[in-house]
Amino acid sequence: MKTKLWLLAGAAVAMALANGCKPKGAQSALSGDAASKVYVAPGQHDEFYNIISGGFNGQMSVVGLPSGRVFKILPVFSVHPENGWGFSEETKPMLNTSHGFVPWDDLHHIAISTTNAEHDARWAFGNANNTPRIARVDLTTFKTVEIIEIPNSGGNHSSPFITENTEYVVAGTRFSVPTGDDNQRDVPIETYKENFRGTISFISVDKEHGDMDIAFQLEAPPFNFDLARAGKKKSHGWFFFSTYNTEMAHTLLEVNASQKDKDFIMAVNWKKAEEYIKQGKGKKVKAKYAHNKWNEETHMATSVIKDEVLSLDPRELKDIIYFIPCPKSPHGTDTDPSGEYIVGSGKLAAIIPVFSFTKMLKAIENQDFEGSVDGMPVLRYESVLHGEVEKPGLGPLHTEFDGKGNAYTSFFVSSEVVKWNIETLQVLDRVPTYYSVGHLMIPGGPTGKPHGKYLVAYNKITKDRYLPTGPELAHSAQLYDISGDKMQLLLDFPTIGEPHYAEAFPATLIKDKQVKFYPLEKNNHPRALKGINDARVVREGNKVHVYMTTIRSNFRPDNIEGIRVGDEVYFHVTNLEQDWDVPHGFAVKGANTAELLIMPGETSTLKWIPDRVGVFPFYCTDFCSALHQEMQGYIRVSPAGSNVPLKYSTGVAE
Ligand code: RUQ
Ligand code: CUA
Repeated sequence: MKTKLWLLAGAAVAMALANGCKPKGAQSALSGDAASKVYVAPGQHDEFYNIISGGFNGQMSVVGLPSGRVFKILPVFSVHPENGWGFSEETKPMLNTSHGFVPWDDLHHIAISTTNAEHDARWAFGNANNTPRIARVDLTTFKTVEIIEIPNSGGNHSSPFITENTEYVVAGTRFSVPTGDDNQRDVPIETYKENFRGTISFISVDKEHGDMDIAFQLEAPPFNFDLARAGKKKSHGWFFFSTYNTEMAHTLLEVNASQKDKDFIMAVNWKKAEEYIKQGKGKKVKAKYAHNKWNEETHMATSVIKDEVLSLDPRELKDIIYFIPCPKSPHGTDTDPSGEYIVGSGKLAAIIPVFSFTKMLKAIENQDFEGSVDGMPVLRYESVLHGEVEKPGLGPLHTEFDGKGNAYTSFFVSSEVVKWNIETLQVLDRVPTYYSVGHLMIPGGPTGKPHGKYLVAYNKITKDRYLPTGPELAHSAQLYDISGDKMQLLLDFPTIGEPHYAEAFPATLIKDKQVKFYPLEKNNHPRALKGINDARVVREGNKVHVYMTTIRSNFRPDNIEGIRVGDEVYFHVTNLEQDWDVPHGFAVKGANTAELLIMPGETSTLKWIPDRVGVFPFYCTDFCSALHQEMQGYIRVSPAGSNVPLKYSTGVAE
């Protein structure tokens, strides 16, 4: 994104200079009482949870608003040495894909689950761009509990966006690619127009448990799909995708994909697609993808490779797809809280077009078309347009809503947030951002019922905002008060990784629903222990299973002998604590992570292959009591083939 936007910035530099709109007065921008508005006194809690994408760090961060305090970094498409995610045997299957173990990906967008278009905040969804996947995070444990890979996709950027009752999480491919069998995929790149296809995936979400499945994929023309939003309320049943490269270029897109005056917003009638499926239309096609699930009772993940998806071709199945012309290389497309208005943000456009859902339906009914793409109608721009916001700024990217009839759009090139009225399209206010804002976010801003109050700009460039840290500076977020007529800058706070999209919701939605520990009696891990007396060591050939317990503040067993160089040693560690916030850690010299962090009532396994003779210490990494530093043990490793007998002790007189 950074690169893309920089190129864009270059292209628009002449324009920017001509208009001379650069943010000024960075110091004077702060209002007098800003500090008191973001001050959350010691012991007090923030009003909102803000879940922020980590971009290239593959994680999500959990931040409080208005304070900007960071509470947690949670691994999603990433390994996390801090808690052993991706290192323990139980978590490895979560990062499995049809390409094998992929421990790192690029996470851009967050979607918080909704019911009736309002936040219910049961789950947070995130996308992996590079090896296309969608993840679901449980917001009672702040743990990634499911990841599904998306086949026939390349660059899963237009994702994840959800329908108003979280019926579907939707994912559009950024890159179109050839699909089908090996012969169909092995084609010259210059046959792009004939052989490449876009796909849009509708992933169903189980109402009760959240389990995902690919319900169907829609074939689409070989455009680039950038972002999307579901219709809501009156437009529930529709989905809107921004497209660029409708030129269908396959080289030097910077130039070749900016030829046309207008690209499209692709409107998808997904209820219509559902009707076709009920009638048995669509065909199953071969596709290879991983589906990974976490089980909270066995405390382990499983990964299953699936091999087909249901595919619908809207060239044959009419009335699923319509195109709305949209100037020029649209990035964000956003629907307002009423579901009536669809805002397109053309990165290179001088205006912001706002489309009317009612007018769109009328145009479809009247067949008010100005052309077609692959037999799918292109609606007449003027017929669908509610109006244009004039001279809004340079490089519009994303729009959110406050629920009071106002829209707020981020402008990358002119580095500002602009507030405008959705009905009258009048610009009401503008504030500078420091610098070059990408996404912006209002708590509940994409839902039918925004919580309003604040706006956060997630900026791409920091320059002088913080103490410098070498060649790379912290990315920055900026918090604005939007409760009055004028937006007021309150706070800068650094973010982790590169923030793209984020969502925020009232803390009251989830803070009393947090899981405090896992009941031991429900621990169905096959190697779980129910008490200290079950601790033991068992050899099976060259595999050694150490069944170990932790409780403040000891390991059992804590002296182990009879291990040989080259053995595969599995430490199955059960944390017997039954109290909130008492994890124990486990580290053994030479292991490839310094930590498994085992939650109360959980069992976790570290695989360790000793490569030399000696006595190796292990210890607890989490400061669990006054005697934490005493929580340690030794494991003796003898040469391969040695006959030192297997022996272990638990420190109790034997
Ligand atoms: S993007 S800065 Cu990857 Cu969501 Cu718009
Ligand atoms: Cu257990 Cu420190």
